[in-house]
Amino acid sequence: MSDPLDRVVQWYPGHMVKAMRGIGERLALVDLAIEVVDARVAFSGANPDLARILAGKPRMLLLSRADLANPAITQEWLERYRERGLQAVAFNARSRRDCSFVRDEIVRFAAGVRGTARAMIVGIPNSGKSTALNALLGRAAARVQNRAGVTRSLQWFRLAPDVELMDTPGILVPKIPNADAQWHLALCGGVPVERYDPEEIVERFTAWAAQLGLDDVPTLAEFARKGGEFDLHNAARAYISRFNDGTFGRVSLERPPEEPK
Ligand SMILES: Nc1nc2c(ncn2[C@@H]2O[C@H](COP(=O)(O)OP(=O)(O)O)[C@@H](O)[C@H]2O)c(=O)[nH]1
Ligand SMILES: [Mg+2]
Repeated sequence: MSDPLDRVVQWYPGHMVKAMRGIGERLALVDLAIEVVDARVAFSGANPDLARILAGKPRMLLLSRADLANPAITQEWLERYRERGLQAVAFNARSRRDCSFVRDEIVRFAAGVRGTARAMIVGIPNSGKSTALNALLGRAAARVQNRAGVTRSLQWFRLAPDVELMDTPGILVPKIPNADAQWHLALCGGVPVERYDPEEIVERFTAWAAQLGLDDVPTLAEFARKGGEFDLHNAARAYISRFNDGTFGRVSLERPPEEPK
């Protein structure tokens, strides 16, 4: 019997394709891209096409929702990026300290650009782009004028004397290379859970967690019973919400792949 989740679905609704095209145009206006990636899915949550679209422009990675991720695994990712020469930093957008640290890192990164560096935040849905943008800009940022000749609605914010940030983040389409990426992204909100059966997503997750011996992760049946919810479909939806507010601990679904020594 074929497992429905083993059919690797390419999730590409029309508006996402359009959004991706729009990003290409807007990326032409910036000097660097800041890709926001959910630290719990640091592999599937990144878009492998972005580097190509950027055509050599610098890219910085922000591992967001680090407060929800396993800190040791986040550290492994940061080390892996460092080895690859990719600038990466982890943060919790709700922490002021993290935000000012990230702002400093962006300024340092942008120092490689001559004159005022223009940056754009990009990432797949729910990675934390808007939250990061708002947290980074806070109230301190000054609005910069519209640039003539550029899309009318485009606004720039001054993040630092030599760095401007585009007001709207760009939405990247996630690539779903395998069945694991599929449930990982569905669980973290990177693809709409309506596309999937939430019970299956949760079953996949709990089976994986049981294998790893993650004690704080209840089975769907346990969770449903405890919440007095006997409809497993509803319980699975609630389960996914609880996962995303950290109720089951700090869980990273993906760690860096083994490298040949
Ligand atoms: N715990 C935690 N939640 C975050 C963080 N960043 C974003 N979120 C939450 O993740 C969800 C998606 O964030 P949002 O910024 O709307 O994602 P976007 O679709 O990429 O713009 C929201 O519920 C945010 O509150 C973070 O660093 N930590
Ligand atoms: Mg948003």
